[in-house]
Parts: sequence; structure tokens; C-alpha cells
Amino acid sequence: MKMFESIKDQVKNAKKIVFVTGAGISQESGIPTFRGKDGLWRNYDAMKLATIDAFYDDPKLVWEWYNERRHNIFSANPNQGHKAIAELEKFADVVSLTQNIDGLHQKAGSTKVLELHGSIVKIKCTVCDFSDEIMTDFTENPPLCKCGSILRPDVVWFGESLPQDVWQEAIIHANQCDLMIIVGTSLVVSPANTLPIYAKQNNAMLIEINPENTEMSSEMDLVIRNTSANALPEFVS
Ligand code: BJW
Ligand code: ZN
Repeated sequence: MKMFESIKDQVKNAKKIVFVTGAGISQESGIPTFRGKDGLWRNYDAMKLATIDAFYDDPKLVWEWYNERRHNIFSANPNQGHKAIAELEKFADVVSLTQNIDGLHQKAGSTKVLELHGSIVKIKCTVCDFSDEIMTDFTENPPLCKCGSILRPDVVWFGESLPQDVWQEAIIHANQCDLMIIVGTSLVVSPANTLPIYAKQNNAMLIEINPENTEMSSEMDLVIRNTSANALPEFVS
């Protein structure tokens, strides 16, 4: 197919490729997205649960949400989309900037992954500087730190800053790339949705892979209206 030949050429000729990924890339691994019909959990709006206020109002409820998601994520496998990106990393300069906390890029074999919004396995204390990784469930909800304060998932909620070192590094990669491929994100959440703007400043080509229109579809050089597990393998085949 001619269209895919030209994409393959773009990929082959690119000096540095940056992927910006969101929940949609893991949808075909059975992990729900945040918005649209998927964005409900027990009738709660996922967007309202992903805030520090929701956590302090009802930490038990927010922990139940993360516990369920952690179970789902641990039993999930990377799909053809994650695998294609990992494959591409073997023969091109590829960095993945992900908003996802599910670790599926790494599980697929990607090694250059920056997690902008934290990770489902990480926890930290709401008061002291304790942090850790969890592989099994806590016996108590909400779990408590040795200092007596409540532990929280080490993820980035609305109104919170992204980890500054990770964010600064992400901007550098976005500034340097000549091809940015934006996959499975609605691009409504800042500051992650500014990454394509940094790339554009370097005259990078922007490709979007998403079955639906997004906030920035009109800014893209090319839009592929397909799912990521269908579209991404074409980039490496
Ligand atoms: C497929 C597919 C398939 C489906 N294949 N595609 C007013 C008050 C306070 C703050 C703000 C405000 N106005 C703006 C802000 C800033 C705020 C923000 O952007 N809000 C907007 C919603 C308006 N941002 C922040 O607060 C950020 N911090 C910040 O700005 O710090 C500075 C600051 C400090 C203090 C005050 C104000 C600013 C932090 C944002 C943190 C976002 N956190 C979450 C939760 C992470 C942890 C967790 O996972 O639980 O991150 S929310 C959620 O949204 C999650 C996601 O990473 C993120 C993005 O969602 P994503 O990935 O795009 O998913 P969806 O569901 O939206 O889209 C899926 C897409 O996939 C769709 O397009 C589908 O079509 C597509 N798709 N199947 C390919 N098979
Ligand atoms: Zn503590």
C-alpha cells in the first residue's frame, strides 16, 4: 500500500523518533481508557477520582480504584502496538514518552521510556519522604506508612506537578526529534499535550494514530484513523 510505504520511508529516514502515548495504546490489552464510555468505574467519573482532593475525601475509595487497576494491569500483556515500538527501538533512535502508568511499554521490551504520570507499582507517603514499589496487596485500606501517615499511589493527579526531572528530559527529546508519533491520547491533559508543540518547533513531522478525532488532529501532518495494535506493526513490517 502506497500510504504505508511512505510512512515506512519516514520512519526509515528519521534520525530520532519520539512516541507520545496515552491510554488508547493499552486499550487493546484490556485496560480501559479515561474518557468516553470507558471512563467510568463503579459509576464514578475517573477524572474526578484522579485528584488529590478525591483522595483526601475518601482514600479508601481511591485505593480500591488503584487496587483494581493494578490487578488488571498485572494480568495484562502488551499488544502488537507496544511490541512494534519495542521492535523499532532495536534499529532506530526511539524514545517513548508515556502518560500511562501500566508499564506495558517496558513489558514489551522498550528500554527508553519516560513515565510522565508515575507508575502503578510505585507508592509514597503523603507526609514523609518514604517511597517504595508494591507487588502484592496491602492488608489494610488505606495503607499506612511507618510514620503513621497515609500512603498514596505515586502517580500524578490533577493539580500536581509532573516529576520535574522526567518532564525536563521529555521536553529535550521532543525538541530534538524529527518524527513524533502520537498514539492513543486525547491530548486534553496538559502539560503532556504540549509535547507535539515542542516537536513542531523543530519542524518534526507529526503523525497521530487514533480511531477518533483529538484536540490536535488538525495540527498533524498525517492522521491514521485506526487502532494502535492495527496501525503500528505496519511501521516495522
Ligand atoms: C485509541 C484506542 C486504540 C481508544 N488505539 N487509540 C484547572 C484546574 C486545575 C488544573 C488545570 C485546570 N485547567 C488545566 C489544568 C491542568 C491539568 C489539565 O490538563 N486539566 C485538563 C483536563 C483541563 N493538568 C494537570 O493538573 C497536570 N499538572 C499540571 O498541569 O501541573 C501544573 C499545575 C499545578 C497546579 C495547578 C495547575 C497546574 C497533571 C495532570 C495529571 C493527569 N493525571 C492522570 C491520572 C494519572 C494516574 C492514573 O493513571 O491513575 O493521567 S488523569 C488521566 O488523563 C491520566 C492520563 O495519563 C491522562 C491523559 O489521558 P489519555 O491517555 O489521553 O486518555 P484518554 O482516555 O483521554 O484518551 C484515550 C484516547 O485513546 C482517545 O483519544 C481514544 O480515541 C483513543 N483510543 N482506543 C488507539 N485501540
Ligand atoms: Zn511516612
